[in-house]
Amino acid sequence: MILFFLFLPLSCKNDKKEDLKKDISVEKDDIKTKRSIDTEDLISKLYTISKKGFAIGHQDATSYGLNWKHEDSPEVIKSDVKEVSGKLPAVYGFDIGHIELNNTHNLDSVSFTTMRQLMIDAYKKGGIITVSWHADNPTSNGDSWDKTSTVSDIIKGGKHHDKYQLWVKRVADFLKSVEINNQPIPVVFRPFHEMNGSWFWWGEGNCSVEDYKTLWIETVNLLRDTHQLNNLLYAYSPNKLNPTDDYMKYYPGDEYVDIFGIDIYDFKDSEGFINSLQHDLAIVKEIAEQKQKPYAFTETGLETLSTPNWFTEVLYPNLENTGISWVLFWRNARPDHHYMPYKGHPIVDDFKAFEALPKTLFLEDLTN
Ligand code: BMA
Repeated sequence: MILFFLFLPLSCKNDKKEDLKKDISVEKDDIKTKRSIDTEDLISKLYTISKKGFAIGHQDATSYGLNWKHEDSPEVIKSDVKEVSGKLPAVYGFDIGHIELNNTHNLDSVSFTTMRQLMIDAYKKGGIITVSWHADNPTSNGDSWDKTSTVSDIIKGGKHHDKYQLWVKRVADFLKSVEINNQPIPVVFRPFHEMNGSWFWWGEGNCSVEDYKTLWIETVNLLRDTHQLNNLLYAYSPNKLNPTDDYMKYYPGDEYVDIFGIDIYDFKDSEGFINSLQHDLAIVKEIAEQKQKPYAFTETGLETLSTPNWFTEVLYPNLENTGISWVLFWRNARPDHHYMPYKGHPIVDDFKAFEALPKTLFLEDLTN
């Protein structure tokens, strides 16, 4: 066999290469035509941002904060980040968990009607929208953290495939409804995240790697082809890599992923956190550059922000040269579960100093 290839005429080899190139570019163009112009623009925007710094994001930034809820005064757009820094975040994270059940509110009690309005408001102001999906377990009807085996039940041939298809339709209907002049706004969709951890039903040990990839591919095919959504960029985001983890283990393929990401939290261990940041973000960067796709730090935070100067001394020095497009801090839910400062928080001055550093980009920095 080896000999046969060695003696192949050069022109024939080159023809084959050309054919392969053609196939790849046809494939890429085909996916591009399935995306709206605004969605293509979002990709360019992510590259532009990464050349200047990194955009600051907050999960549920405008939905609620410590001691307030958007629904209590819907005429104003409030945000803990703005309250302490004077600037709105550039990236807005939302979670559509329970849209699959046709509920009126998500798993954290945010109404989907409010969520839609806040997404549109943030997008109109120049913000970037990213959506995660803490879906319930389709087999047991438990929550995302219910590890009852289900992935093999919901992919093609599985006993809950029809039910899952309906769930994806509800996701599609919602994401399509977030529109301006009948054009759905661009959204970075980040389903089935942290799959290398074992806490979600789609996670390590709770389904096979092959079934995970199949689920991802079938979900994208449903959204992109069956439901014709042209406004989504799909983000792949494993959790912090353990020493034996392979970042690409669950990667479903280039046609099904547009953005690379990773979630790394600081569990009150700055040194371990910094080591992970340096190690994991370098891997994400290398792969993303090789695949020519943007990349981001899709979730992070230090719960309750108890480490002094965490933003300027722990985080910033380890992000400033990574080339990420954005960093998303998790939600401000309660005094014991928040990841951004709020008025009166001891870390406010450090956060203000972080805001003033050259690479941190807030909403107004993007639009300027
Ligand atoms: C988790 C926690 C949960 C929440 C979920 C989805 O990390 O914040 O309380 O329900 O995210 O937002």
